[in-house]
Amino acid sequence: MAEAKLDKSASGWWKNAVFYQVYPRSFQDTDGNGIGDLRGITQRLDYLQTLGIDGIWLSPVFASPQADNGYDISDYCAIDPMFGTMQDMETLISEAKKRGISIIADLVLNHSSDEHRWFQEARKSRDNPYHDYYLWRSGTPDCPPNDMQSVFGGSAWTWVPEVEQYYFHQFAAKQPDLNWDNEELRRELYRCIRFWVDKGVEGFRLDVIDQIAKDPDRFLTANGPQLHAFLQELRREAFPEPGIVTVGEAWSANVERARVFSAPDGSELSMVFQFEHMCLDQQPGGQKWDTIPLSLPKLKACLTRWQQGLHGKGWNSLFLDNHDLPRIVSRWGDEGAYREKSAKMLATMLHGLEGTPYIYQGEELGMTNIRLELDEYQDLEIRNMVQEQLARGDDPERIRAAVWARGRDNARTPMQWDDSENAGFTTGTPWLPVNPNYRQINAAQQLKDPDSVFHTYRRLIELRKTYDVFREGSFRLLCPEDEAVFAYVRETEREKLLVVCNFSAEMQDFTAPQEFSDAKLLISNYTDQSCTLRPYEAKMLYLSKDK
Ligand code: TEU
Repeated sequence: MAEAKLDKSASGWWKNAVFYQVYPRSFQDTDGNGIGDLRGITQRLDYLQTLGIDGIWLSPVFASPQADNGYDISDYCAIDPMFGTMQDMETLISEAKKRGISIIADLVLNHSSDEHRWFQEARKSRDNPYHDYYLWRSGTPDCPPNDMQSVFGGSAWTWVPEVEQYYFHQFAAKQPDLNWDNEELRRELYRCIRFWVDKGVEGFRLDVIDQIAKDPDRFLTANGPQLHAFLQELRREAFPEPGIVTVGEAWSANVERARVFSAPDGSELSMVFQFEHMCLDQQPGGQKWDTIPLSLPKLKACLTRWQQGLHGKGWNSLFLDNHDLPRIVSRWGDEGAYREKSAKMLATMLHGLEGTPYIYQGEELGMTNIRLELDEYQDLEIRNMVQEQLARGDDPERIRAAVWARGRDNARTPMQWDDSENAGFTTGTPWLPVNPNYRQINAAQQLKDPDSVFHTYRRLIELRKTYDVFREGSFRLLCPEDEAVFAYVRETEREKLLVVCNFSAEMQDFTAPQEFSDAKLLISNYTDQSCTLRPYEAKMLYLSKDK
């Protein structure tokens, strides 16, 4: 049996933990300005405690002009007034701690805001001490150093007349890349991190951390030669405490790289978010907007590679949703008649795996994508893409369909708390419309219903804390070629777990291996049992070898 109470000063406590991502501007508003705030999160801690999570990954709440919803930081040691005060943050940290919930802050160390004091100084003159905190190249106003493109569209270079140079930005022009080769810059960043550790923050999510070491002259953005040296220094200088949990966002990670990032000796990070499984339903080599249907055998092969590749050699993070991705139930499940069944099935598939699960706010309710008119979207990535594609004459209907399927605002609509106006999120006008389905899909109703998606997540978290096999078991995939059934076995010397999921709306044949004939049913999304798998059916069967 796994231990009930986690000792968070010890390395590896996160292997028994489940984290929950809060996107503050959409979680809970308390002052009626239509934007969520820190007090709102504190108010909802009891809800999160009921769910059973051990930590909150808090998307950025630092001072920011909000060009990219806080992923453009203008002061790493200040709270944005939009979210509240330093006192509010301290209260959140201490109230969360009382409930066994750690705060994991989201640090954007690859770039700052162009309104950060460092950049304001840097752009004044080439001999300003802060100039070298950023990446500059010569050129002429009409001829950038090369044709590298920003992730959000347009050139990755922006001209500054005062210094007659271009600065480099992998994201928006308002997000200049920091120059990690500059030692003084690194020291400043570590000081900011220590500031938050001293305030009681117990971990960090590190935005695009694989992109901090780069060489724009060689078109190199991720995995630059200095990357691992930087990460090891970061670990030593900024969070040497063994209990600090770190999760790096790494779009470029493959299994081999992830083994280095999450090496068991703790020299770099606790784990990384990798995205291979989230890119399978996109045209290979294409953009995220170019979608193709998901092939289940490919998903199974991918997750098997990660499960087996990191077993004993690193550590996985487990997720299907975050603030950059569309809602998983709309993506790989069914938004219609089988919304609940498919939401529970996807949760079951994920929470049976080895790794640390992350639940994105609203996922535990089976929240869905939203369909807005193009001018209602707020996300800069969507806005830039729409503008670019309209300008080149693409069909507006096609653009709309792409945004509906993949736009980041799908995940960013306000949390659906109850069936009152604005879903209980705000008394004002929400910054992004509430999904009109909030009267059917909301937390208040699901808390009351023991059979809800919410209670499925709650039970899955409880199971993970009850049986060691969830944490330690090896992974074996069954029926790899099956187009509809995802079934796998986890096993330790003393326990065995079988997870079976039907990814389709049709009945499927599946015979459990003989070894599970006397197994105990741990969880299922149907109340009775049958020999065939019904639409989106999911279950977990358990055996203890002790008896
Ligand atoms: O995301 C990294 C990133 O590369 C994303 O821009 C991703 O490619 C995109 O969302 C896919 O559509 C991180 C943050 O999670 C994201 O919210 C920020 O916008 C981005 O970094 C820049 O800080």
